[in-house]
Order: sequence, then C-alpha cells, then structure tokens
Amino acid sequence: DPAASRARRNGPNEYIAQVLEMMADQNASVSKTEVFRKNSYRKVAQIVRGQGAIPEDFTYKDMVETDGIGQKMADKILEIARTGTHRRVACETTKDKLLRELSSVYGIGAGNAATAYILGARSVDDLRRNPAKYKLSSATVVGLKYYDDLQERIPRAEVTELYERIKQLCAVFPPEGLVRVALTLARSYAAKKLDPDVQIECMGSYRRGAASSGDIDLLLTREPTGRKGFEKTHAGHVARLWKAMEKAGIAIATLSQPNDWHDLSAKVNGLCRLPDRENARVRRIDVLGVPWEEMPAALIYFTGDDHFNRSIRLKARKHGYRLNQRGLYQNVARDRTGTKLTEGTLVPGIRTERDLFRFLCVPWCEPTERCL
Ligand code: DCP
Ligand code: MG
Ligand code: MN
Repeated sequence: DPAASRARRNGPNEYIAQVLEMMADQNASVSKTEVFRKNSYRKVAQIVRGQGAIPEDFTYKDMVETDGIGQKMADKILEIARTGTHRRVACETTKDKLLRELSSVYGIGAGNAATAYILGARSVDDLRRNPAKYKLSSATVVGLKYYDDLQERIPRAEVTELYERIKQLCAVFPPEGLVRVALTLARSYAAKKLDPDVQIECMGSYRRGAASSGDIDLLLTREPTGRKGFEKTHAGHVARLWKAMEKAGIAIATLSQPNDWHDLSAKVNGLCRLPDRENARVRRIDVLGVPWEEMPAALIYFTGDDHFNRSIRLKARKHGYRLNQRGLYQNVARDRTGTKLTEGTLVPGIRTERDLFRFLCVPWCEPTERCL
C-alpha cells in the first residue's frame, strides 16, 4: 500500500531505518553472502519504519521476537538508537573518503576504486607498491608515477608558454614519406614549414581566462583546400604534432591514443612538461583533431563551462534543434517523451561560433563570460 508506506516515512524510527539502509549499501552485490546481508538490512529497515519509537514502544524484546530480526541485528538497532549512528557507518565515511582518494589517480574511476578497495588497497601508496595486484592499467601506472604533480593546477602563464611552444612546432613538422627521406638525406628538413594553415586553439578553462587550469585542451584543425576529392586536410597532423612534441621533450607519456591516427577527429591524451626547465611539473594534455565544419560547435563545447554547455544545449533543444560537440542539427525527430528518433542533419551555413549563437538567438558572449 503506497499511501501507508508514505505515511510510515518520517516516522519515529526513520533515522534508524536510513542508517540500516546505508549499512545495506555497504555490501556490494558480489557474493551470495553479501546479497543476503544486503537484503536482510533492507528488510529490517522496512520493519523498523513500521513500528513505534525504538526502544520505548518497540523494545529489544519485541525486536528479537519479530521475524527477520535476530539478536545481533537487535543489538545494532539499539546502538543506532542510542548513538545516532553505528560503528560500521562511521567507518563508511572513511571508506568514502578513501574511494575518493583512490579515484583522484588519473585513470581510476569509481569502478576501479571499488575494485582496488575490495582487493585491499587502503591508500594511493598501496596502489603504487603493487599495481599488478590491483589490476591497474598501464595509463594508471603512469598517472601514479606523476600523482603529486598531477594533483596541482597549472598556472596560466605556464599554459601560455606550453601552448606557444607547441604552436611553433606546427610550423616545423617534418614532411612524411619519400619527401621526408629525401629531405633527411639532404639534412635540411628541420626548418621546413609543413603546413602553415594548421590552426591550434587552447580550450577549456584557459580560453575562459582562468588564472589556472586543471589540464590543457588543444584543438587542431585546418580548412580543407584544393580540388574537390583531393583536398588537403589535417589528416595525420595530430600524429605529426604529437611526435614533434615527443621529440622536443614536451610530450613525455601517451595515456591513450586514437585507433586511427589519420582520422580527422584523432585524439591523444598524454602528459607534457616544459623541457629544459629545472623542476618542471608534469601536466595533463589532450590534443584533438576537429573536422573543419565541426569547428563552431567544437569551439563552444570545449570552451564550456559545463553549465554553459548544458544551458545552450537546452535552448537549442527547446527550439527543436540538437547541439553537441560536433554540430547543430535540425529535423531531429523525437517521440512524445523526448527520446531522439533520428539524428537530423547539420544546419547549413554555420561557419563560426558567432553564427551558431546568432542562429539560436543567444546574445553573443565572450569565452571569458561563459562561466555560469
Ligand atoms: N565539458 C563538458 N562537460 C563535461 C566535461 C567537459 O561540457 N562533462 C566541456 C566543458 C569544459 C571542456 O569540455 O570546459 C573542457 O573540459 P575540462 O574537464 O578540461 O574542464 P575545464 O577546462 O573547463 O576545467 P579545468 O581547468 O579543470 O581543466
Ligand atoms: Mg581543461
Ligand atoms: Mn581536458
């Protein structure tokens, strides 16, 4: 009976019931014992909700005589009633704290953290000492190696310096293939400007003008030029740039790489630092290729912040469009619940961020104003 169950909520034992439910949640549903324990806590929480105040109206004796509540459980309920909590729950907050600490390592999400915890990890140092035991990926092992550096934010001036140095590298990509072999033999390739038309933008909090950034987000694109069907694009440029960054001592580790380095949307996640600098900290950097026609939407998405993105997407949606990091789409069919039925087609004629704002009737606002 839903009405009765609603009435029982917020009854005299509601707090006790909630603590019991927290204790239920402490049992992962992995083993049969855990599932059993979880369910028995839940059942007892429901029983307790339906009774008079503990321990005056629903006494210890009453509890033990109730189906589903044994002596051990009755002891726990009394402890909660007396102290407002239970030792297990008090330790739950430390467990939560620990899971959060474990997830602060690059590459460890909530799932990996829980796994490592079950396998016995109780600190980041534990992970460091025995990465194999906790089934950590190779990227996570790298994340652990530079854990202390990666905890720190990057001062704006340092992002600027890295960004400038990386842009300079773009101007001197060595060419590929036979041309490269020939030029290498001639020992003259180093100063060759490969592609002066490549465009690199530094996104995220940096573009919003922040005084410090958590990581560096670079977009790489190029307007296709040349005869239709034989256009020159930025295909392969992310790979060339990353290689040049490695050679220059800027990129020091690759955390994840694209399946196809030649894809126009190729993306690499890695670590970098200012070379030839004593005590230069190791920083997180992402380099992403963006097809030219996706640039307006990509600029908006990667500038953020995430609240701004959510609100401009919502606005697009209210007008019957769909905005994501690849573009603004029209003729998106949705059913009555709002679930998307078709992908729609790109709205034509949008070449800049401003075009996109104008199309959605959003007054222009500078990247530095996009913090909601
Ligand atoms: N983004 C988003 N929603 C997410 C994650 C990211 O809209 N869940 C967008 C907005 C962000 C941009 O991508 O501004 C870059 O993501 P970051 O996580 O690098 O965030 P910031 O660069 O804004 O902040 P930080 O300085 O912490 O890197
Ligand atoms: Mg960022
Ligand atoms: Mn990022």
